[in-house]
Amino acid sequence: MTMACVSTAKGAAAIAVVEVFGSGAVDVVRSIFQSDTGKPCAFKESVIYTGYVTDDGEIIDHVVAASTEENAIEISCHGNPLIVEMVMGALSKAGAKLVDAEKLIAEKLIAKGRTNSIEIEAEIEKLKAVSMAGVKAIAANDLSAVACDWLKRIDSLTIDDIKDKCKDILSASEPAKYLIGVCRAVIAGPPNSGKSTLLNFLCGREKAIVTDIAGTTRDWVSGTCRAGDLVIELFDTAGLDASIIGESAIDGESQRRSRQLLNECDIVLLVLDSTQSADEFDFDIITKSGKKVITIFNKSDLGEMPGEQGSINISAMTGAGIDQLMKLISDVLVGNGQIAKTICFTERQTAILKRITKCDNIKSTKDLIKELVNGEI
Ligand SMILES: Nc1nc2c(ncn2[C@@H]2O[C@H](COP(=O)(O)OP(=O)(O)OP(=O)(O)O)[C@@H](O)[C@H]2O)c(=O)[nH]1
Ligand SMILES: [Mg+2]
Repeated sequence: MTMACVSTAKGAAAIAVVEVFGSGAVDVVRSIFQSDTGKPCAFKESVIYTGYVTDDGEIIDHVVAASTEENAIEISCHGNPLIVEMVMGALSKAGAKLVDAEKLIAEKLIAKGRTNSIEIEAEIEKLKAVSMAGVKAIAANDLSAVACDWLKRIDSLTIDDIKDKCKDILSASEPAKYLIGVCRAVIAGPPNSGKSTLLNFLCGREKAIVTDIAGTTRDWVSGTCRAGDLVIELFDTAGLDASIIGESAIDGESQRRSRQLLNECDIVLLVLDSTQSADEFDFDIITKSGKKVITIFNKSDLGEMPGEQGSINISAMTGAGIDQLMKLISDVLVGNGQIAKTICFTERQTAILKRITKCDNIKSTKDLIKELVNGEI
């Protein structure tokens, strides 16, 4: 089978790279490629060919093509997404199956004799990890060896031994998840406490509208920032105020969206105004979300609150306390940054380990471990 994928990121750029892989790669590319020399190309490894990609005789783009390894050809075309789409269309007509980059990487590894699904996932996830700490956590990970060892010793192990170990792995994987992927932090709190000011400060630009009118933010606004090794997607939400839910359809919807984001995030940054009483605020909404929470007393330039565990005084306006806030976020999500040797790092692995913890016979447990090691990615 021959596959083709776009290896470069979506969007307009100077160039885009399209990869064609499989036993028919040379034939497929040859059928759409008109070499500048006018001769058919052999696509020898490490030789660069220039020519036109065509579709039914119509020229799409002038490109550079090279075989990077056996059965793999990279086409560097111009980066207009329209051109990329047309090149992919021509490849599809020529018989290539269009896949995403992850699938193609997996197929390349399988073709090289790699059959262990966890190890293939490790190669893919290392390419996507958002921090070096995340890459290192995956590289040092021994889940594959642990699972293979379970299979080898399955007759001498009890289901409870395996279940307990799976539970340990699942909880040890939590901090690693935040180093490998983007963390979602919701900025919540009463109206006018400075949530949008905080988002703007952390993102380094004026993304959200700030005014002294309570209820300024209605639709949520997001932005990205870093906290140590973490990449954090911040969501600024409408000030939580149950009393305005019935006031208008827009208020009702914006309150609903704030609550929905609360339930989907990894951490809540609860912003309170240190100059105002929070007696009216319904803390239950935050508590019931069951999420990790950092209480932020904002407007410290006007007066500070006594410090408590899990809380911090900042001024989103002057930036005072922001460094300490970023450190606190990192501490709450990844502790001291020490990542266990055995972790799961994909949704597939996590789902299988969770299923094992609910399994009550050794045969199904064994089947699930086999799926973990050799199942479809
Ligand atoms: N002095 C002082 N004022 C601040 C600080 N942070 C925000 N403000 C002011 O507080 C008011 C409300 O700020 P916003 O960022 O719009 O507050 P919000 O929580 O997003 O408000 P809603 O979207 O209405 O819920 C504005 O007048 C800000 O300039 C701060 O650290 N110090
Ligand atoms: Mg706001």
